[in-house]
Amino acid sequence: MAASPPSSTASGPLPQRLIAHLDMDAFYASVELLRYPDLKGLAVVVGGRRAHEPKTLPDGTRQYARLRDYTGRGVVTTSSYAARDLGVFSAMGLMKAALRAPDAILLPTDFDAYRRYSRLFKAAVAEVAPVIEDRGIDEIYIDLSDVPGIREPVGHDPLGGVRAVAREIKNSVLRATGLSCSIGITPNKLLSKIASELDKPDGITILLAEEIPARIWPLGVRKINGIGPKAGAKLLELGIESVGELAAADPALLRQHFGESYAAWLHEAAHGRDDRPVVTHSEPVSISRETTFERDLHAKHDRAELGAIFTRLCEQLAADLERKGYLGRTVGIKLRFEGFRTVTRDLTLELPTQDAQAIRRAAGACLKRVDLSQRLRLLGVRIGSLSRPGDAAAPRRGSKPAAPSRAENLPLF
Ligand code: TTP
Ligand code: MG
Ligand code: MG
Repeated sequence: MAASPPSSTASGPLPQRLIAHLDMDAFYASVELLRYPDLKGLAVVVGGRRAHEPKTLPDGTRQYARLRDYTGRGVVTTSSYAARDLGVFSAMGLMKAALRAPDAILLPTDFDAYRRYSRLFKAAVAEVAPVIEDRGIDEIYIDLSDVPGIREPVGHDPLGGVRAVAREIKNSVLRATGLSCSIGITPNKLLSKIASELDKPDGITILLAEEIPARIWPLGVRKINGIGPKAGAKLLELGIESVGELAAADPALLRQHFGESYAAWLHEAAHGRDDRPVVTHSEPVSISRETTFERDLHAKHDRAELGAIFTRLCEQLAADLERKGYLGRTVGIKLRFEGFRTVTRDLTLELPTQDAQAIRRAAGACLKRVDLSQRLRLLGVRIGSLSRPGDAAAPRRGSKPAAPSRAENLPLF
């Protein structure tokens, strides 16, 4: 993929915290388009009942319900971007929407499918960056501060590492689900939530503190998550429309109308300040270890060194599994080559394991499936499909850790 032009003039060091907000694009509608690819590019509205299920005709073509035929009090759950172009948005009455887009296709909601895709995209992100705060069916915060390589410039672009990680996350989501998402990356959750919307759909927006006046202050105050319809209306009455106007507002005036604590928060938010941590609740989806080399290494010329690093990563991973009390079944590797191209491979074992040698053998088998002619800058090993030793999926006591195949097939380095 071609590198996008730098969106920032940042020259100093990157901020201590790098927080992403990721939001799926037209989520329910996009999941439906996977099922009905013939609707791609059309105005599609999700929100119908079972009766609006498409019918397959004898000749194999599908017949869809149209918005113009809808009667009832239902609302639009979500709409495709083509329908949004016609003025049809979430929460609008379906009959009102029908006036704007009579030909739009109407589909029933299928929450089970959306929940399934929600799990899939979150697991795909976790493979790249595991510190995730779940914020609902189609969005998450991700703490990227310690993702390996993120602070590395690429060429003259100081944000090259950030961009590479953002692209890697988006690619991982696309591969796992076929869906696109938009990502905002900034020093905190408040700004990232705003930033992820700035370049929707399929966007990456990176924004640093020094860009707040230029890029955040022109926006309307309602773009700040936490300023709802009521506070927004009240601010408007006070002549405060944009975030910049809010930042410049007299604190005493804000206190008078909103009370001490909300006024203080409004002031901080307008200046883009927010130190809330990314709060993770969930069990890990996978555990990984990776390392970026001091200098780029070649599979053949630096074979011994790479082999030792590879083995050590597997041993560390096995120790992590033991310490955290997990067994894993899917072993994966990640290679990043000079020029930042990233390749992953994985392999699912017959039985879950915690054993360093079994992991090393499986990782070695994955490695055999990669062209190693280019020099490497990063090597990582990951284990997923985690289970607790007591789980039904775990091997019975006394059973041997799984091995993918015989050792002589293996180590390339
Ligand atoms: P959003 O992320 O707000 O919207 P979206 O994903 O459809 O579109 P965008 O590209 O702008 O992010 O919401 C995610 C899903 O939540 C959406 O697909 C449907 C559902 N939803 C509702 O059920 N009711 C609502 O009012 C909204 C806004 C969304
Ligand atoms: Mg969304
Ligand atoms: Mg959302």
